Amino acid sequence: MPELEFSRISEAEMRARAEAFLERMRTRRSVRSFSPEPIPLDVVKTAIAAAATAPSGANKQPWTFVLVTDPVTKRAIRQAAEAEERAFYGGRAPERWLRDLEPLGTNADKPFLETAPCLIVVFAQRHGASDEERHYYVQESVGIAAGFLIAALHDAGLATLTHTPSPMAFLGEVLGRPKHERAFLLMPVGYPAAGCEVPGITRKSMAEVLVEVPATG
Ligand code: IYR
Repeated sequence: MPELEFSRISEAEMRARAEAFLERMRTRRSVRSFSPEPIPLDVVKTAIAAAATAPSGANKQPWTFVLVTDPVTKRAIRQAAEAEERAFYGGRAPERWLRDLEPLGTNADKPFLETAPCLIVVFAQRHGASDEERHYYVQESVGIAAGFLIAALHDAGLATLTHTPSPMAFLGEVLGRPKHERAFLLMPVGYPAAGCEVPGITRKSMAEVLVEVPATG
């Protein structure tokens, strides 16, 4: 096996980088109102390349990223997504779920699926190109890759929405994906619209998210 290439940095540098990364990540927000301005697609592709460095079960890399900029395809995706969302908001969603969504102000209208200059559809491959090739921990692997993608796009100065119309089977149909690929999430990418508003959310404190196990003995 080849030897790992790994450069250690000083603790001061570690702290500076960890703090800088945290500050950068704190500024990320899910955006639902996009500017129609075009974005540099090479930047988006570089972010997808970063996402594809994610760890995966048995290194099977069970993901496909479909990049959509064609207005006709975006419209087809919007129409199919809105049909699902109308069913969701119009009765399929339990009352409690709708109540939990109220602070976000979401509804069945998804204009951003056409306004955003670019949509990335992340697919999870249930198995390899032949059903003989197994894939492992597919949801975990693709979830990690999606996290890398969101962070990479944000770091590169682009806004995203992690959008999961449910069910998402229409995406495989509209995009002509093979049967063993399941849509995992739909991510509009672009610049926020001028005056874009976001819900006033807070993030949990460290005390709420971190449990440290005390030393024993
Ligand atoms: N898919 C719907 C509903 C929705 C669900 C969750 I969980 C959210 O965090 C946000 C929205 C929609 O996109 O409107």
